[in-house]
Amino acid sequence: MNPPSAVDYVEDLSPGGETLPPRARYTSSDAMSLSLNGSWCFRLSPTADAQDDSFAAPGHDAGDWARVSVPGHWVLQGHGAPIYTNHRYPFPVDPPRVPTENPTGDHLRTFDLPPGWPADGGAVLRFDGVESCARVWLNGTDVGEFKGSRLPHELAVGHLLKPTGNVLAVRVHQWSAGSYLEDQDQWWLPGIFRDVTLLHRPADGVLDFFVHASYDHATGAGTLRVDSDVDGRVTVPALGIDAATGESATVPVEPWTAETPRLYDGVLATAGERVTLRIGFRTVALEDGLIRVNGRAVLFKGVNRHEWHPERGRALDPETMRADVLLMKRHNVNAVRTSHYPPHPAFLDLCDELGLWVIDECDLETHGFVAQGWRGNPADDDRWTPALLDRAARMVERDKNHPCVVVWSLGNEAGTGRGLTAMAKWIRDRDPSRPIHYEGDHDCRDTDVYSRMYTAHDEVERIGRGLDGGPRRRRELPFLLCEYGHAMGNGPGGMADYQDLFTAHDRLQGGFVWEWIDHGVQDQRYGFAYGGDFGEELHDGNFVCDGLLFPDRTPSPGLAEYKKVVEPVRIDGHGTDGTVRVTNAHDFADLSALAFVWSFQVDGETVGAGSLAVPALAPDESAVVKLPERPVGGTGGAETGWTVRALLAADTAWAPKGHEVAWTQIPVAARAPITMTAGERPVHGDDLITLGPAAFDARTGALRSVGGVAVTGLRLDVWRAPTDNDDGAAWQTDPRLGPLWRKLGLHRMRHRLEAVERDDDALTVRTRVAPAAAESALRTVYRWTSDGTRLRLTVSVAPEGDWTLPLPRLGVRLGLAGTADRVRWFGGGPGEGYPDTKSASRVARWESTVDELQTPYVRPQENGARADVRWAEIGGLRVDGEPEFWFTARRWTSEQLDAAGHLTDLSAGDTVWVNLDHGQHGIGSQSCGPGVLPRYQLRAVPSEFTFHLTETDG
Ligand code: IPT
Repeated sequence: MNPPSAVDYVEDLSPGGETLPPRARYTSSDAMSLSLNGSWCFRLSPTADAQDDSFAAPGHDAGDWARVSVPGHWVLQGHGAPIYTNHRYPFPVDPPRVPTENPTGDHLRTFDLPPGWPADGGAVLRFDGVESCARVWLNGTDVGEFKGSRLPHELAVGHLLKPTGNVLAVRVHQWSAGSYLEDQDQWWLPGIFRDVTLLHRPADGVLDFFVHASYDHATGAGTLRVDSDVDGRVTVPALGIDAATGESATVPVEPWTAETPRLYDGVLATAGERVTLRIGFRTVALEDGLIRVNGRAVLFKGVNRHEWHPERGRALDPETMRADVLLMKRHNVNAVRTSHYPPHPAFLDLCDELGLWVIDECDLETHGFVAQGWRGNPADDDRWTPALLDRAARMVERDKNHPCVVVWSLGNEAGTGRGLTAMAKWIRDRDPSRPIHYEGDHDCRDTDVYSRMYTAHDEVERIGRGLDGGPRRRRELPFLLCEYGHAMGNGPGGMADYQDLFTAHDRLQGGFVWEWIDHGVQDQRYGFAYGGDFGEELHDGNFVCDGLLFPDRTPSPGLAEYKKVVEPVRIDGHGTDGTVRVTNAHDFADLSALAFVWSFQVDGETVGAGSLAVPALAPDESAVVKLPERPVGGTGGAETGWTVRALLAADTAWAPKGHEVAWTQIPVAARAPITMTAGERPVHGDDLITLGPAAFDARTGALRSVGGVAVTGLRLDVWRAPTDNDDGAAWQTDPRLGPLWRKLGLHRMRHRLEAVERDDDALTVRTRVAPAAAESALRTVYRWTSDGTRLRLTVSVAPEGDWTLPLPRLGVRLGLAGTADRVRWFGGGPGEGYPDTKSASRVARWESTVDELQTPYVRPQENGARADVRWAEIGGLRVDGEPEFWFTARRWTSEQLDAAGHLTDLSAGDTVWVNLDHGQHGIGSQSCGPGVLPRYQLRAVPSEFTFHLTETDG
């Protein structure tokens, strides 16, 4: 048994002293390197000291060890299991001590140096990310230990290398003192999860260097100066620059912006090495209370990005990183906060290349201390400050040469304290060229931007108007919502309303949706697993699935909505005057990359289309553009309107020609009211009442069929399977509707039949719909009429008693045969839309299937409603609504949807359940943020709505 001291480093809160000083990340043109990624031998132990270090000695027989892929997390490769907690530490809070049960993974591999590996110079072993603490041996020699999971660590190993048969041993502990600083809301995933590389370091090679590439928007000149630890020359052929390190060169340049990511290739050459540079000229400045880049205020249309892959966790491959950037660009996202740690370095290369503004955030979160009023918080304890400074330095030094990085962030949810202040001071000294962000500092003592999360619209508006008071320094700073629009499950709602505020008030420089992708783990049993699915003792359930992408990177409706809300071109029109106003809402780019097209719709069918000449407007400029002559058609009560779209005029690095960037629809003529002469009489048969094409149960008045189409269970429905936003976060102080709805019993409404009345031209069924134990009710009258072919249902709902809560939905539900599959409709689509999430819902003719109508939220919940539907056809039935309605169809009931914990719990029954809703309650963002704005709430008020049912041929 080892003496306990052998693993003391695990609980040592100071940064390890054996690693090399942090430095810039760069690519050498001539120094060799060897990737040590691949299959490694692996042995898991239950405690930090269960095994001694003899495995690290050359010749150790690891024949019976398992194998894991590096980069990777062993818990996702069949050894142990992941744990999800939001901010609770999954171990007792006893800093810097960690549990005795400390899963420890010994990793072992051998390698030969590639042919031609120089005998001179040195070599470093670089680890780009290991969670959470590692000790490394090369050829039996202990070369050091380190913590700081999502930060690079380099060890000098040149003196230990042999041409062949090198033995690299890495012991990784899941828990360490560093875990206290890494309490981000995500899975705890130990392992060597980023690249391991051996780098030759030539004599007189490059060490660290800092590229300063600024842009003077007044003169159009760029100034380049590369400060380098080792003297050398800097060349940029395209700019004719050939300068000594430390020397400035000023030349005319095209600036770098996220919209126009112009990079210049350069070389830094020292006596012993050449490294490639990718230089972007831009100047970030805080001026007149705004973050300006190249003189212009930027509006951040951002997302928070955790690194995630459903099978590989945070071990991301290059294709996945590129996919993320492409998806962002294609959805009009222009900014990323690297929540809550510096990303894999290749991600920043992609942001430079394709153009995204980046808030680079340090690997620091101590959120679990909130449970004890922040007592003992490492961010306010001098003993931890060296570790915090080490983390700051590792981020800044690694990433400082990226033009995409425009803001440094100290970390997330770490309270306030001296350690944070020290980090800010260190960063400011090292790099005064970028503003500093940290949300926890509401007084902005250490920061250059006032940042908040999940702030409700009304407060954001007050801040925008400068009416929020606060300390003097804060009043002079711009405002960012570093997190908003909590994208958990169905939602987020209210995004267009935020964007309107951002557009209206200069001080509001935008926000970052929480978050980019659901962290669901691919799993046999559950499809995608979330917290609790691995038997965790403490967990926070599906709070880990709150992204704009599903775990497999399929965009959710929330991303489609965000794309529309933040589109960089605004097209407004009034339809009747034959013009549209086009406004360029980019910050830097003119409109020359876009081609505009118009089309004209009659009852949702396109009857004419063409291109529209729009001038290459500069940012913020707008122009009124004349539409063509209206195409013929569209008389006699037809609904007509224009659609104008802005498309990429040519292929770009991130999307092909024709990719849609922005669009609008401009109604011209509304559809005429549906006329029907209700001449038919209800006829009483033995068990049935017939009325035109319909048959009803004579006793209950329940609809049985329309022509040959059997219908079951048609009745008023107010229930929806509560969304994560309906349920709200447990800590919310505002009333949370999901639990209140359940308490009231809206999921178990009783339908009391009061009368079935036949008169000359109508069958009227009177009911009282109410939950047990309550006196409030919805008096509901179904009035059926027909002209012989069509059947008309008018539903009148009169609330009775005291209805203080909004309703989840208000409409009718009915069952059709399970063979119903194809769906056609004229209304909003292609995806779902709810009152505060339907900006992206476009009125047209759409076709789908029942299965495709479902939105696969990882935790099943209300989904899939199509908004503003004029008519829909399904299972041989056509429904025309007056007014427009919300259409939903699924192979299970809302109750079954509600009861499911995972998509794998849902299975098709023999009925397709259709909801035709007059109203839906909005979605909001209360799973972490504000609830539904009053204008999107569904109040229980007297209501009347009509559907016409007809049998179709199909
Ligand atoms: C905020 C965190 O910063 C983020 O990491 C994530 O947990 C998010 O909430 C919710 O998904 S903290 C917020 C609970 C105040």
